[in-house]
Parts: sequence; structure tokens; C-alpha cells
Amino acid sequence: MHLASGFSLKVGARAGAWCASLLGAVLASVTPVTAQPARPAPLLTAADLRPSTSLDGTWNYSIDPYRDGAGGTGHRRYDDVDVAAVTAANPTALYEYDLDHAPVATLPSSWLTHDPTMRHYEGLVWYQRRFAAAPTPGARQFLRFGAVNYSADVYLNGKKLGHHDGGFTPFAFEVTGLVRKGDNRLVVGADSVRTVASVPTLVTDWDNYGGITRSVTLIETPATYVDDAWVRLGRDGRIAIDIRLDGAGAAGQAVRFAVPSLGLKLAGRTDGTGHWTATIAAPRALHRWSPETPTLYDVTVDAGTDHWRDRIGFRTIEVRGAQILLNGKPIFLRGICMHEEELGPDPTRAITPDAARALLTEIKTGLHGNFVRLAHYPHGEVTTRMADELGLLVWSEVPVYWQIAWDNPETLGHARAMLAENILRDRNRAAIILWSVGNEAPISDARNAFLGTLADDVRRLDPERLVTAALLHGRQERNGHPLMVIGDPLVAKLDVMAINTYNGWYTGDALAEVPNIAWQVPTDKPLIFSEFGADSLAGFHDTATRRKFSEEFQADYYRQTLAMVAKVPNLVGLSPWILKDFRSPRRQHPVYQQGWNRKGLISETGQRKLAFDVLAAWYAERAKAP
Ligand code: GCB
Repeated sequence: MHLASGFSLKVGARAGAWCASLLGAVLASVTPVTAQPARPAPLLTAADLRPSTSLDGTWNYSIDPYRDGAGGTGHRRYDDVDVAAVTAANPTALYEYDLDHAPVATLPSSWLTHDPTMRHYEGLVWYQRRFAAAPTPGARQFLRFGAVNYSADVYLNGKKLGHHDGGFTPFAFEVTGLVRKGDNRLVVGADSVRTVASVPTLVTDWDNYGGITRSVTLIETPATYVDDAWVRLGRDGRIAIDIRLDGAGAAGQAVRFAVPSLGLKLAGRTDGTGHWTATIAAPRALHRWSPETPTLYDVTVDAGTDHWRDRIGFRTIEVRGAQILLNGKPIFLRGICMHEEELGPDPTRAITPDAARALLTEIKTGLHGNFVRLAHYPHGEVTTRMADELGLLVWSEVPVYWQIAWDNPETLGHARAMLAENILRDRNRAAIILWSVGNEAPISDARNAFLGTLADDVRRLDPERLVTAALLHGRQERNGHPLMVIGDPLVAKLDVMAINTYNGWYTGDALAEVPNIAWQVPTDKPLIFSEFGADSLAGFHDTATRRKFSEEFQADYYRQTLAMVAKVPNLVGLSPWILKDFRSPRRQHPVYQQGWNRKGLISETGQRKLAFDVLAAWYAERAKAP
């Protein structure tokens, strides 16, 4: 790994300024892979709105640093065994674990906060939850996990259900016939360790919150059920519907679609594969979703005895020349980035609706924003639903971050699976307008091909939204002033260019010089500054020298960068780095950082820094512009 620091990453990118003539040559090496991305099965779209038994709450856990809990009797944590009863009945029996009596944690939550000794634990942790069930005869049951970071092996009543890689997307296993009437034992081996083949790989600039970080549910459906339903307003003004049933009765099944409050009803029948697609003119009474009017409708699909529902907003998003059009009108994205980390002194990535509301309200109301970049991985559905409800446009991203194993087909497989899981989970969220395929990945043929494949996947899975990626820029001099050059061949694959830029923070540029920085923008496409920012420790003031890490420096940095922004061609949005200070093991300055990346406009506990008001005032003004 050459990414010893973000600084070396950025300077490296700068030194490698690409010349325009190279662009064509590199472009030719972007070879698309044509196979379809894997489709998760079961998918259970809008699972969070289905009637279910929540398995959130208390779980027992047991660490396993040597990973022998998957080994022999006496160690095997997932065996369906009452250790206390067996050892009481048989004095010669030997068990070196007893999950029924192991320490207890409340999930969802990362184990980093289970107890102080777990703070820096990386490895395997076994979790067990006993639960009572009463499966309906003839029905189907599924166990669904919102996310387990990084990988999960799941066992029910001693039987392995499967494995999942990737810490930020949902997965489900069918447990029909395996879930017992009465007591059940669910065991999850959650492993936070990533390899060079993982996505992301070993080094990131955020904490690796290992564990079961999103809700676990037991869902019951009829024998044939709606596994996927995708409902959206097309650019042609028609509502398009895609339904997929699963089960013995999926083919040739009658299906009814409705938006009751609009009086909209449509009936049809699935084809031989259980698939039904239809379009219908959007009724005149339809209120389009927008940040100003985030109208959501109850939408239902009935198929056989299954009843599926979701809350859906209808809007269009498209690019015309260098503009982004929301509902046909140009929009400027007044945004900010955010990690999945709740406010508070010791976050554990437990995002409740209240936690999501608190963060997003700071953006919407505090900053006068209309946009959030959910960095650098898919955030939970709690957050994307809250964005729908509050009216914040969303950039959604997969953790293809910095340097990963571009040449490794397994790594590409992981990334494509995550992208598909993310898009298929959230295609019904009006708030989401941009799917990002990666962040700050240094240019190489292998990287171009990898990201190009992901961009193609987005277009297959969701041609209605825009594709982007957060890119680096090159640097030259022109007329004695710095010139930033966008020369990434991936731009050809994107609808919207996005650039992370840190002049004045990671470079030695005087802040007074920042407004003089010019930008060379290669094509007639919209551009977003997906990151810029500077650290400051809340409460640390230095009005005399305004040095780095002071609130004054950060506020000046914002003032000068915003002065530059006004002159950048094609710029249609900003998502500075970042709303809140967040944990990062790479940030160990003992006075200013203490394990936190301090580029937040608010501290970890929500204290607003001076720069918050600078951006809020700029956005308030920008909101008035046509
Ligand atoms: C970046 C990365 C982000 C880092 C940030 C920083 O460019 O995309 O993940 O946290 O810079 O603070 O250096």
C-alpha cells in the first residue's frame, strides 16, 4: 500500500498531472465486462416495511481471535447445544465456550463499544440470539441482515445458512423448514478483518466498525411473494413499474398495483418468469418530490395473498449539457458529506431514525442544504428513508476507495455485488439522484476498466439515475497561478464529474491564493466538488496566527475556497468534507485529533464551528439564486 497518508495520495495525484493527448490512449483501454451483475436472492425489496419479528436487542457475544470457534466440538460456537445442560448431565464433557452465558450486547451496534477492551479489536466475534418463532404452515421465512461488517457466517439451529462479504449492504437467507416452532438459536460469526482483495481494502480514513451494525429481522411471506418492486417516474412523464415474484406460483400470477391517495390502479399478470412490467401516465394530481416539497405516497402491490408496500416519491433527474435538472429545472446542489456515525462522544454506528434525523436536520435546516453525499459506502436504509422524508437529495456510494486490487476478479466481483445490493435496495428512494462508483482511485488501466464496469452496471440496474465518481485532479501553473486540471479518462463514463480538492490544506498554498486558482474542465458535463475541507478542533481559537487546526483557519479556508468556487466552469454543486468530526485511526495528533478526523463543521457532539456559519450563510444566499 502506498497510501501512508492522505497527503501523499493527494500530492502523488498532483505530480501525475495528465496531458490531454494521453486521454484518448487511456480511454481505449477501458474495456467493458458485459456479464450481468449478480442479483441478490432473496432480495426482499422494502423488507424494512414488511411485518417482521425484530431480532434487535440483546445478543450474547464471544471473541475468537484465533478463529477456532468454527473448529471442533467444545469450541464450535454455532453448535445447537445447551452447554450448561450437557456439562451438568455429563461430567466428562468439555466445552471452552458457552454462548448462553457469554457477555451481552445490545444490537445493532459495532462491538467497538461493547466494552473498553473491544475498542481496537479486529477479528472474529461470535454472536448468538435465542428467539421464539411460530412459523405459519405453508408460509416462507427469511432471516434478513441490514449489514454485518465486514463478513458474516450465519447459522440457524446448528445449520449453516451462508456467508456474506461486504459491510454495508443487506442480505437474507431463506429459513423455511429450518426455523422451529418455539426456541431457535441464531449464531453469526462476524469478522471485521479485510484482506487486500476486500472492498474497501486495508487502509481507509474511517474507523472499521466491526459487528452487526444494522437490524436483523425474521420475515414471513406467503409461498409466492413480491421479491422486488421498482416504481418510479420516468423522464417521459409516465410511472414505470417492475415487479418480480418469487415462489411456485410466480408465473402467470395476477398482480394489482395501486397508489391509493392518487386513485391510481393498474392490474396485470406476470410472465413465465414471474416478472411484470407496466407504465401508466402520471396523474395530474401527482405532487412531484423535491427538497422543498418531499411528497411521499403509499404504494402497494398485491399478488396472490402477498401485500407489498412502500412510501415512494416521484421526480425526474437528468443532465442537460453542464446542468443537472430536477423535475426539468436546473438545480444547484447545496450539500455536505457525511459518514455513517451518530452524534455523541463514543459513536458505534447505530443509526436510529432519531440519530439520522439529527444529522440530516443539521444539513437541511442548519446549513440550508438540499444535498448530502453519503460517504464512502452505502449507508443504512434508515438514513436514505429519512432523506426521502426530510427532502435531501442523496449521493450514494460503494466503498471502492483509494487503492484496491484492481486486477483481481474476486475484488471486482465483491464490488459489483455491493453495487447491485445497494442499488436494488434503494431504487425506490426519490432522494437518491447519484450513484457513485468510487472515491479517489489513482488512474491506471486496471482501475479504469474496473470502474468502467461498475459504471456500466449502474446503467443496467438503474438507467434513470446519474452515474458519478469522486476523482482527483492534476495541477499545473498558468500565468503564475495554480491551474487545476481534470484529466481522468473515467469522465467519459460518467454523467456528472466530481472532484475532491484540498488546496490550502494538504498543499502549502497560502489561503489568500486559493481564490486565484483556475480550473480547466474538459467537457460539457456538470461538475461537483465532492470534497474540500480543513481540520479544526472545536473550541480551539487562534485569532493571532490563525494556524491550522484552529476554528479561524477552517473558517478562512471555507471563505477562500467558496470565493474560488464562484469561478469554476460547469460547477453545479458542492459537498464539502464533512458535516461531523469522525473517528479515524489515521489521525493521531495528540492535541488536535486524538483519533478523530477533525474536518467536521460540527464536533462529534454537535458543537458548531465557525466554518459552519460561513457555509450556512453562503448556502442561504445561493438558495435565493435562480
Ligand atoms: C479525502 C478522502 C476522505 C478523507 C479526506 C481527508 O480525500 O476521500 O475519505 O477523509 O480526504 O480528510 O483527508
